[in-house]
Amino acid sequence: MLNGWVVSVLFITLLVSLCNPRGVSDIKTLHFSETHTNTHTHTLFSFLSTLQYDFYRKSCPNAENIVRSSVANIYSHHQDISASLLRLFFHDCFIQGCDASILLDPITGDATYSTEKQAIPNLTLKGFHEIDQIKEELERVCPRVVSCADILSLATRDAVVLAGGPFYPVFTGRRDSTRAYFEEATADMPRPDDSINRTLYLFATRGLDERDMVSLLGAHNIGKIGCQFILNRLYNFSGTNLPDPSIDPEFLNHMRSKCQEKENNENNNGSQDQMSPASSPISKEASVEKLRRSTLDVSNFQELSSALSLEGGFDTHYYKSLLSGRGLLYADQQLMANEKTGRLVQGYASDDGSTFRRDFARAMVKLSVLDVLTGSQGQIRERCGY
Ligand code: HEM
Ligand SMILES: *[C@@H]1O[C@H](CO)[C@@H](O)[C@H](O)[C@H]1NC(C)=O
Ligand SMILES: *[C@@H]1O[C@H](CO)[C@@H](O)[C@H](O)[C@H]1NC(C)=O
Ligand SMILES: *[C@@H]1O[C@H](CO)[C@@H](O)[C@H](O)[C@H]1NC(C)=O
Ligand SMILES: CC(=O)N[C@H]1CO[C@H](CO)[C@@H](O)[C@@H]1O
Repeated sequence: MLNGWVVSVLFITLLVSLCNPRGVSDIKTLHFSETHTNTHTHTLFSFLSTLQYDFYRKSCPNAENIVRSSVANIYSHHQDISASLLRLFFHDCFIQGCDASILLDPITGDATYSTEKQAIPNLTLKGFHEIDQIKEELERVCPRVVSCADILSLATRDAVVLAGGPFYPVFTGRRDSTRAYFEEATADMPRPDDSINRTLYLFATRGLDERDMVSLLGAHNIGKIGCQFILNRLYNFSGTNLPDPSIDPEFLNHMRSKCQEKENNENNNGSQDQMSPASSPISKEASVEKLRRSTLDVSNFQELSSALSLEGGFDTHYYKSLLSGRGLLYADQQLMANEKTGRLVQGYASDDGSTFRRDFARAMVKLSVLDVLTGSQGQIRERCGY
């Protein structure tokens, strides 16, 4: 069921775009100023003068349908596409805006580390191939018309809906960057072991307030998290050689054994020298050593093998788990370490999920318009990787 906010935005947008096909510049004062009082509101929503509802309605009328049916087709074979695209989209928008810079391949012959793709926090990103696939389909119908940035934005929304998430309107007309931003991606991406203060700061510099941040992190309702990102919490928190004291002991054991189980299943190939590792302290250490090595593998661009899955759909389980101290990443659990974000977590956990879904939809709209390139800025790539 569509909530009131989405319906009203859709309605107003459709109305205005019917009367005024060139843009919807009047909306910002009309609608957003009542609910969003922070100082970023104006710059953030100035996109409305350039991004439009159904930007391709003349130049490629089928564009949004093609994206939707491609995503549905991919999803029918690989349901993890939803989590892959959602994370990819977040990483794209968070660094220099939603401009598809995350999709650029390393330039052949250039320095080893040159693109966002290669920045360390991004090494486990997925979904590039699927975006290329959708782009190829669009190139057949409308060559050089639909930007990779719009494809990623639309495909993410469609994949979120398929995963049971809320629908939200995606304005289009983004253009693609001409370069990638490795240094920025390394420095400015939130890290799994960041404190709440740093995470809040990084979101705030992009005009995303506590409410936006807490609802966006609800994306961690779905997908997988590599054990490498929580190893320090499990065994050597802040160099203490002890686990993070804020983790409930029962949950600590659960996470440790889950990570070892997966590691052994996937890398040990059923060999007999590592039987029931979770019960033996010696093999536990051996397994940690292996997990460390799998972190090194990641820096060599290999698939990460061990992961904990975030089971469930777009409901309140992520927030409920934080309330009981069972957040996977340190940065997740840190939402409870700040009064305001803690209250938001409590609020989202305490109904049927409708408050979270409404706020998530609204925050995704904000995320999807961050620092977009429009008009004659940037380019329309023929292929998303270069
Ligand atoms: C404090 C901010 C955040 C941090 C530190 C963070 C960190 C991470 C890490 C370390 C992973 C595991 C990646 C892997 O194992 O390959 C992950 C997964 C994921 N993240 Fe975040 N994330 C943050 C915010 C967000 C936001 C705002 C979104 C989207 C709106 C998002 C969407 C996802 C999704 C969907 C996955 C699962 C990916 C998959 O299964 O393929 N994250 N995140
Ligand atoms: C985080 O920020 C709050 C308020 O700005 C401050 O009181 C607190 O000391 C900070 N915590 C850390 C660990 O820096
Ligand atoms: C724990 O972390 C500290 C600091 O990062 C490091 O010096 C130490 O060697 C680590 N201990 C183990 C057992 O890896
Ligand atoms: C698993 O074992 C088979 C044969 O026993 C071997 O060919 C394969 O490379 C092994 N895989 C891994 C990941 O060790
Ligand atoms: C697991 C991993 O490689 N994490 C790294 C992510 O990126 C930050 C910043 O570049 C590093 O400090 C982390 O170690």
